[in-house]
Amino acid sequence: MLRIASLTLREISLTLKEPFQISSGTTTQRRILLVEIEGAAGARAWGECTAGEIPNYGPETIDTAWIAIRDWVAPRVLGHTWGGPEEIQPALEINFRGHNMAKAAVEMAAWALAAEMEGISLSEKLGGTRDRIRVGISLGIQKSPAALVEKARAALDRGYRKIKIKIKPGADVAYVRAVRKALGSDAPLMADANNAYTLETAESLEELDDLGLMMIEQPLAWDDLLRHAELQKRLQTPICLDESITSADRAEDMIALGAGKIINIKPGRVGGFLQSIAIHDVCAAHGIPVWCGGMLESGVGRAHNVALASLPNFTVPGDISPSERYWDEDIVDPEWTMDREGWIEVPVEKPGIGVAVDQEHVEDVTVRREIIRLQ
Ligand code: OSB
Ligand code: MG
Repeated sequence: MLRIASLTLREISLTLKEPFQISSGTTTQRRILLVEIEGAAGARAWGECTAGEIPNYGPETIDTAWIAIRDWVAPRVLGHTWGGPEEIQPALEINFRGHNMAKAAVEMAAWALAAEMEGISLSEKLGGTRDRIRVGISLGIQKSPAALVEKARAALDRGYRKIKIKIKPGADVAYVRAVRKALGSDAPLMADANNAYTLETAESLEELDDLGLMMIEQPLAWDDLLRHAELQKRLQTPICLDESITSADRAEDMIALGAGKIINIKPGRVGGFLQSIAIHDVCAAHGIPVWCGGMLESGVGRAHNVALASLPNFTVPGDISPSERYWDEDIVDPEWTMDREGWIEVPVEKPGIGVAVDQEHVEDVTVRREIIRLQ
């Protein structure tokens, strides 16, 4: 049984250590929407909305998500007696289209609350089977191939097990080739285009095909499957879909169409943990590897990603870097750390998300707050 008595929305402002550039824009200052839910007997749990500041990744933003949670998610979730967190996402789908990141922020907090109340880790609650996960780094677009090589070399030396290079037309083949040359043929490299190409401009992707990449992520439009299937026929390198996969149904479509061979699961993008697990299971049944993506999360969202990545078919290192990569000081205690071999420990011995939210720090960086409860 799960009841949610109140929901506190907070916007916090965190400055990235360095600007992060993808093909569709640059982020320096993160505006992060945190959700704190209150269950029975005062139990509390946290969720994080992964919507960005502007709609350059998906259609949602922190501001649209705030409205969606306040006006449509909260009234459905508050005060109802749920059999468990798995009932929430299907209920949020009834006559309520889209807004996956808004829905996920609350749904994922509910999973964390349920784990907390059962005294088990979020990882265990989700079906996780690992007590540590291997991770990689996502490197933003740099000003020159030489600058990128330096970052990539440092990342490999630090222990990261996958190096993802953000690309766009004009910053692609020369950049990736320089890294491949500098780091050698064994370095685990991949590229992510965030929709920057079309079938007409895909020649540079064919050049990337000779560079031994693990995969090329989301080269074409954010909502496309058919053209990705066309492109996959032209490439040896597996296509990995990110933006295009918004549900388990879309994952089945990808497989049926041959639009990709790997999926980057971001729980926010797909409406939460229930759909993430469903995508994981569909992919496992078809021999499709998955990995956990990132959205420059604070330590709260990172906790959710770490737990999800402990499921068995997360066989590729995720975009789950330690706290130090993003922030001078994270909002959780302990911060997320990675050892020299690229492992992050899953806090399987602790109930819930396994890290404490530093209330004082959160208070310091809060710029807006709204408490929603049943009248
Ligand atoms: O496409 O994976 C992406 C960040 C913002 C928007 C889109 C993406 C990303 C990342 C960041 O690659 C990965 C991370 O959180 O470290
Ligand atoms: Mg991506």
